[in-house]
Amino acid sequence: MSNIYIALGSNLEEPSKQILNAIELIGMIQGLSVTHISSLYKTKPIGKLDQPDFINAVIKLEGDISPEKLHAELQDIETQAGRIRFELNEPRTLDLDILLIDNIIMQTKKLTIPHPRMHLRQFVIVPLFEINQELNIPGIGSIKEILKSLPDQGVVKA
Ligand code: PH2
Ligand code: MG
Ligand code: MG
Repeated sequence: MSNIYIALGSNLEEPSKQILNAIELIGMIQGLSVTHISSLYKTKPIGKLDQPDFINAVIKLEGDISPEKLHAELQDIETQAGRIRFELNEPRTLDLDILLIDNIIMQTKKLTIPHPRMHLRQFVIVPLFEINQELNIPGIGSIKEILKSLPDQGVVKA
């Protein structure tokens, strides 16, 4: 059985609803259960700045699924939410990113685990720390150290 962490983000079309609906759909994926849900956070956009604030959260899943299958299931849920892909860092109705699967380090064309930018983003690290203060990010370090290293990026509970 794997411990899996997923980041959720939305900044279009009722973001909080998008996040809560996505958590429900993720819980219906065969072989997985949602064991932890962080608070929802209101966050300033990182990257492309002229877009609405985001709602972000992190959840923990337990179960058995391959990284590729999980990625495909999450993409299906993004598509159901009306996500249209134009460019990196664009506004989106729903973004579901695999952060961690156990201590796996992998890099394929489609998928890099751990998520390559997770340790730079307070909108990921703050909710992740809320649900597990003892995490170690493979190849990067302890979540406590990462949290301390990050500048304020405008992340507050929603
Ligand atoms: N996602 C991005 C780029 N910038 N900023 C915030 N605050 N939240 C996000 O989820 C986010 C972002 C690309 O995935
Ligand atoms: Mg993302
Ligand atoms: Mg994504």
